[in-house]
Amino acid sequence: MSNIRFISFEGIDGSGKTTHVKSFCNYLINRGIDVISSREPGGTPLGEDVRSFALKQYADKSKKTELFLFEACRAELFKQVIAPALQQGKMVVVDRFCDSTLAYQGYGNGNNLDTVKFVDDFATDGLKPDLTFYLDIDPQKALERRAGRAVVDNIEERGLEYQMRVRQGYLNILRDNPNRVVLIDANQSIDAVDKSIISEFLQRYKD
Ligand code: T5A
Repeated sequence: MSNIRFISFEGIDGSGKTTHVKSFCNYLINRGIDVISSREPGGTPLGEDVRSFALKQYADKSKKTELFLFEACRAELFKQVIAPALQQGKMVVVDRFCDSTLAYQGYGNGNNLDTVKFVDDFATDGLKPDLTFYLDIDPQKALERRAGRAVVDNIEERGLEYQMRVRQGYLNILRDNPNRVVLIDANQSIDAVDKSIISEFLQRYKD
């Protein structure tokens, strides 16, 4: 069994996760690796429903409520999708996981970091990815890449300063988890980012 079976992609809004999860999974499939991919918030019927609440604007939504909405999605994805797939020996690639909650609801919203970690461990029985690609991008550039999108969710509405706080949160997570989290320079072209991801993967992956 390979040493890396659970991989997450992380980054601020518009950093390119969706784009690069897709191409990385295609790469794995072409290599003959049995892989499933999913996304957060969402990835299950219940999770997709909760996603709409989590991303919707409510005038009085508390920071604690927001934390629990994202963790509810994760608990469901963990139980229904991730744990069974890993048990079947598949590789699992997710667009966002635990670091998103620490970066956004912890560093971004100011919830106590240890409490966020505790709730997250409870939702996932302490499961962490074997490898996390953190797509690091200048928040202004990410904003420009998303410009013109019809749908802007409640978190995107928080603006540049919020995304800068979340980015700093990710950099702290990277510092605290040097063996798991790998920084990818997402300011580069799509092709260059894809190549960096595959190169970092190959440096760590053993069949
Ligand atoms: N959230 C989520 C929390 O607050 N806490 C949590 O615990 C979780 C799980 C939705 C929101 O939920 C929050 C964070 C988010 O605000 P999401 O659906 O992942 O989460 O939302 P976004 O991150 O906003 O997803 P996006 O689809 O907007 O951004 P992506 O996936 O990072 O970027 P992508 O791939 O869609 O790319 C954006 C554009 O840039 C282009 C693409 O073609 C696309 O047009 N692009 C590039 N262009 C040039 N060079 C590159 N290297 C490029 N890569 C992509």
